[in-house]
Amino acid sequence: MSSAPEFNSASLQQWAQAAAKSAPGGDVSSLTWNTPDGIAVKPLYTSADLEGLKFTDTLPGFEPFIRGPQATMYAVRPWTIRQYAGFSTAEESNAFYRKALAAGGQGVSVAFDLATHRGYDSDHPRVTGDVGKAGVAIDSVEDMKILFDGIPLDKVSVSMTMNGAVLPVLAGYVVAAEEQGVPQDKLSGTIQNDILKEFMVRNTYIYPPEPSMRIIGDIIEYTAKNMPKFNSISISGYHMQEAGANQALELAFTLADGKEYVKTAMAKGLDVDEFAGRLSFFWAIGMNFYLEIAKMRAARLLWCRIMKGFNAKKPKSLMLRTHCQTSGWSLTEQDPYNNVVRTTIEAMAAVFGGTQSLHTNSLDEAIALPTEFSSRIARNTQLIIQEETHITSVVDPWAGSYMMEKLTQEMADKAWAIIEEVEAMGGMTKAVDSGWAKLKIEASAAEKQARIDSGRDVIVGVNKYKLAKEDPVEILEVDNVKVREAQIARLQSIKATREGQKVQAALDALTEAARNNSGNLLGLAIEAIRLRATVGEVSDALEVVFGRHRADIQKVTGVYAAAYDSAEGWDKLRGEIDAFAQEAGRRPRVMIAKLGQDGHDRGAKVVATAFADLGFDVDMGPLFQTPEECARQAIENDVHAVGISTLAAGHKTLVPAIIAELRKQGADDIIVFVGGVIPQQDYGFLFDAGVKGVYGPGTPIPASAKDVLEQIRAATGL
Ligand code: 3CP
Repeated sequence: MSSAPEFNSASLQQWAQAAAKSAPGGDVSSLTWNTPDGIAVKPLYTSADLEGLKFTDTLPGFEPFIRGPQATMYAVRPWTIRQYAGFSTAEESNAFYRKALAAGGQGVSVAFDLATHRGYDSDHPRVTGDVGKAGVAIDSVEDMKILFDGIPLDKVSVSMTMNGAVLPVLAGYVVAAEEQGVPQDKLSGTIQNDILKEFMVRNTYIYPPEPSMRIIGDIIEYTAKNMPKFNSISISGYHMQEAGANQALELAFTLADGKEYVKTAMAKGLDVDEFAGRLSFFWAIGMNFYLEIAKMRAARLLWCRIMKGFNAKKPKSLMLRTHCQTSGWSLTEQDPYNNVVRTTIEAMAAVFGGTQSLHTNSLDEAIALPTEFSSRIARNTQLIIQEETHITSVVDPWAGSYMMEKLTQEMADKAWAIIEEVEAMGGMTKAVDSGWAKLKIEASAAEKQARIDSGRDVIVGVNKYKLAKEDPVEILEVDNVKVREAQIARLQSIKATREGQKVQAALDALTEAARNNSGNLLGLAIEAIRLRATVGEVSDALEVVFGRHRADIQKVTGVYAAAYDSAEGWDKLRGEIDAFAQEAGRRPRVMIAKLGQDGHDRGAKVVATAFADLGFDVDMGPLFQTPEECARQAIENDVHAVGISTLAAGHKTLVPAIIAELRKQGADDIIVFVGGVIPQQDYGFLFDAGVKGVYGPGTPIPASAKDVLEQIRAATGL
C-alpha cells in the first residue's frame, strides 16, 4: 500500500516571485485594489494576515456578535423576506401585499408617497405631482385600515419607511391595529424614524433637527413602555450609500447616528437596557462583494463596542440586528435584465453578512415602480437562496477566511477612525448641522461618478459592452390625478363625519406639548388620529411650534474634475465652454432644480459639481420648489437653462408645469432639460412638452454637458 504523498510547502517569498512573472510589469503590488474607502485588497491572503487579529475565534449569538446575533442564525430561521412596496392608493397597495404574502413574502414593508413623508395631506397645493407616486398616499387612519385590511397585525411584522411624518403615521398604524383588535404590545415591526440621515441625504424631514430629535426620543420612550416587540428605529446607512458614500463612511456615519439616538433616549431618563434591544439597523448592499460582507461583520463588532461604552448589559442591547436592501444605485436602465444578476450577487453578500431581513430590488427599479412580474423575480431571488441552495445551513460561512477576517478588521478600523473624528466634532448632530457629513458623502459621490464616466469603474451595458439598440421594458404607471381625486374625496368625507371639536382639542394638546416640552408626542398623536385627525393636521399642529426646516445649499467643487480620468475629451469641452464665455460675454449659466417633494438630490449635486468643474456657472435651486418658484428664481438669476433632476416619478406633471411657468413669466428663451429616473416611454412626452434634452441614468455627465451647451448656443443664436 502506498502512503499519502508529501507536499512541499512554498514560502510567501516564493509565491511573490511566481506571481511577479504574470503580474503586469512584473509588479505584484499592481494587483492590489485600493478601494474608495482606502482599504488595500490584496490578490492573496494567508495565515500571516490573521496575526494580531483579536476576534477570529468568536461564536455566533455571543458578543461581540461578529458572527451573527443568533446562535443558530438561518439554520433555524432564515432572514425575513421583506419587500419594500407601496403605490397609488391604500386599496391597491393592500392587494399587492396580500398577493406577495401568499407568494412567499414574509413581512410587509410600506413605501409612502412623498406627500405623506413631508406631512402634507393629498389635497395640499404643494403636492399635486407627488400624491400616490413613489409610494402609497396615506391621509388618515381610514387609509391605514384599508392598507392593512386582511393582514393580521399580531402575526405579520410591518416595516414603515417614515421619518418626517413619523408621529401621525405610526399613530395611524397603532390605531388601525387597535380597530383590528390587536393591542399595542402584540405589534411587531419597525419604523424607520431615523432623522439624522434625512438631513444628510434623504431629505424627507419636516422640522428642524432639535425638535426632530425630541420626536425620536418620545417614540423610543413610548414604544419601550407600550410596544415591547416593536423596533423603534431603523438606523439607516442605506441612503448614504445610495447617495454615493463609500462603505466605511456608510458604516461610520450610521453607527455614529446610532450613538446620538442612544444619548437622546438616555437623556429622557430611560435606562439603556430598556430600549436598546429594539434599535435596529439598515444597510445598502452594493456590488463590492467582499467588503459588503466585511462591513456587516464589522458593524456588529463596533456596535457591541459602542453599547458597552454606554454600559448596556443585556445581550439584546449589544447585538446589532439589521435589514438590508440591494443597491438601487447599482441598477441600470440599460440592458435591465442584468439587474437580476446584480441583485442576486448583492443578496448573497447580505446573506453571507448575516442580515435579519432583506429587500431584493426588482430589475426595473432604476426606471419605475416594479411591476408584478419584476416583483416576483425579485422575491424569488430570495426564496431560491433560502430554499434551493443550502446556503442557510451554515452560520457565518466566511468566518476563518484569511481575507474575510482581515477585511472585517480593516473595515472596522477605518470606520472607527471616522467615528472618532465625528466624536471630536461633538457628535453626529454637530457633524450633520455643520454640513460636514453631507459634503463628505457628496465628495465621495462625485468621485465615483467621475470614475464611471471616465471608464475606470466598469458597469456592463452602460460604459462597456453597450447594446446598439435597447428595447424598452414594460413599466408600471400610476395615474396620480385619479389617486389624488380619490384621496381628496375620502378626506372630505372624514372631515364631514368626525367630531370637529374633539379633534381640535386633541390637536391643541399636541401643540401645547410641543411648546412646553411636556407629554409624549406619540401618545398624543395616537389620541388625535383615533379621533380622525389627518396626517396633515397632526403635522401642522407641531409645525406651528417647531417650524419647517429649510436646508442650506452647499456644494463641493473640484472633486469631479480631479477624479475624472480622461483628459482629452474633458479639456476639449472646457475649451468649448470657455469659447462660449468669450463670445457671449459670460459663462453659460444653468440652474439645477428639484421640484415637488422629491428630496433625492445626489444626482443634482453631482451634476452641479461636474458642470461647475467644466466651467458652467451653476445655481442650485432649493429642495421642494414649486414650478412657479423655480421659474421665478431662474429668471431672477438670468440663467440660460434649467435642469430638472427628477427621481420620484413626478416628471410628467412637474416638467410641463415649469415650462408653462417660464412662458407665463415671459422667459421662454430659458431652455429646460431633464435628468434622472425617466422611462424611455416618457421621452417623447417630455420633448413634445418643450424639453430640449433628457438624460437618463448612465448618461456620462460630459455628454449631457456638451448637449446642454449646444442647446444653449441654439437658443441664444451664438
Ligand atoms: C430569528 N429569531 C430567532 C432566530 N432567528 N430565534 C432563535 N433562533 C434563530 N436562529 C427570532 C428573533 O429573535 C425575533 O424574535 C424573531 O425571530 C424575528 O426575527 P428578526 O431577526 O428580528 O427579524 P424581523 O422581525 O424581520 O426583524 C428584522 C429587523 C427589523 C430587526 C432588522 O428592524 C426589520 O424588519 N427591519 C426592516 C426595515 C425595512 O424593511 N426597511 C425598509 C426600508 P424577537 O423579536 O422576539 O427577538 S426601504 C427603504 C428604501 C429606500 C427609501 O427609503 O426610499
